[in-house]
Amino acid sequence: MSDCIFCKIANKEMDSEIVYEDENIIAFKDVNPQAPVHLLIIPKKHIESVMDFEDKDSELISKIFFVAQKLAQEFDVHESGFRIVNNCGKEGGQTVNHVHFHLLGKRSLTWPPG
Ligand code: D5M
Repeated sequence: MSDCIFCKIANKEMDSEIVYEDENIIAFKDVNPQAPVHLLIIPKKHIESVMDFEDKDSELISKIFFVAQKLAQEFDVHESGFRIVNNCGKEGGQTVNHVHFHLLGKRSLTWPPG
């Protein structure tokens, strides 16, 4: 989508601190970090939210979690622990309408979230 900032990041039309990339997935540092490690993992193709996942996306969804696992190791939160968050829709707190998974770590995270 032409006006989607995460599509622009995926297409390298907008700068970001990329930490992982393959054919279908890209991960980068969140511009407004809520923890010392705060990464965003997204599919390169535009999917608006979790509610728009389709059966054909199942391999992609699975790979996103394996990328999270790899990044958790790389950013050294695999032993201390970390959180994977997806905000979906307005009340879920989604502000960018291109599905993304936050990976947060290197601080003690509380529950419930705000
Ligand atoms: O999270 C959207 C997240 O996206 C929020 O934590 C800020 C981040 N963001 C917004 N623009 C950028 C750019 N340009 N680079 C990196 N990170 C960005 P949500 O779950 O939708 O509230």
